[in-house]
Amino acid sequence: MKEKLEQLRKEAIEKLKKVTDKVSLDKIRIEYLGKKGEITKILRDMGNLPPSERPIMGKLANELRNEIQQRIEDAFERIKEFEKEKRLKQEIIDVTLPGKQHAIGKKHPLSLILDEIKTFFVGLGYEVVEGPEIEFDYYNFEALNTPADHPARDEQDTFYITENILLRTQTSPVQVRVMESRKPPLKIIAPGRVYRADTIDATHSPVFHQVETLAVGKNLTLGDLKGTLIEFAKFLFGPKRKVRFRPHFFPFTEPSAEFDISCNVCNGEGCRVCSYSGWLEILGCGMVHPRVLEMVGYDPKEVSGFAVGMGVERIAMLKYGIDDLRLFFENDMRFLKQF
Ligand code: 2NL
Repeated sequence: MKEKLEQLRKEAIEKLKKVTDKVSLDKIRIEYLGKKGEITKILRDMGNLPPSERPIMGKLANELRNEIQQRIEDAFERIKEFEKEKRLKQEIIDVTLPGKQHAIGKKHPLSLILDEIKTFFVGLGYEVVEGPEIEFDYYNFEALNTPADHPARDEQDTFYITENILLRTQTSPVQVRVMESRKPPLKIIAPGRVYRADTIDATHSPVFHQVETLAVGKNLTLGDLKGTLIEFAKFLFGPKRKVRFRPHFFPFTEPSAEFDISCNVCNGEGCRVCSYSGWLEILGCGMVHPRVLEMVGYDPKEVSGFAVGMGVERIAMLKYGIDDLRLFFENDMRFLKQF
């Protein structure tokens, strides 16, 4: 019996030395100390021994049970420590590795230009106004003195939704709405998305951005319009650029003009960008047509006004030297990162 206990002890110590995981350790515990375990069996069978041997053998068996119990606990601690170290090794972080660069968002080039345009006009006391992109034919054309037979009303150029509802082709309808609802004087700037039934190419897009400005008051003259735009061109393109006004025609202004700056690529010498003219057209403008004032209930004998219309994409292309408008809408990070 004594030998049997010593045998069990050696065996258990050997197994506990080799064990490296909690599952196997639990198997060993059951093998020796479990309900049907070796030592439990011995303790249960004590009754079969002669009474004189019982106390001594019982003591030895209990001691062995306690010893194995203790050794299992020790092994458990050892395994816990070992597993912790294994985990720490797996979780090791190399703080010397180069970090990942996360792209930080920034303003789109069109927003940058629009911000500049707004800054200039707001500085002169203009108020930024917005309005619907889906408009009545009346506000987009009729109220702007654009007769039904005008080429701009051709269904090929305008996205019509119904016979008298359309996607605005300019932001002037916003200004007409403001004039209708307020008395002069007023100075407003109307930026926004506009739509034309154009095929996409390097200089055309069915949706683009426009800024219109409108000033109405007593005694406003062509001189006020010219002074405003000369300062605007200096603000946007620098003091070195020359400017010129060319007579033009718009149904909503009279007189009308187009406004050019000297080419910033060739300095007016003539190059591919300015089609060898030395000049770049940047916007259209004019004195508000008396019919337009009348239609919103203003008296053209009392007040006059001047208006300006410009394409944001066009200005951005000229300012940043971009030759394809599609780049603004493709949102390629390599392009956008440059501004
Ligand atoms: C262009 C330039 C222009 C206007 C827009 C305007 C607005 C009102 C009254 C009169 Cl409410 N005019 N806007 C004036 C001149 C030019 O746009 O190239 N348009 C096609």
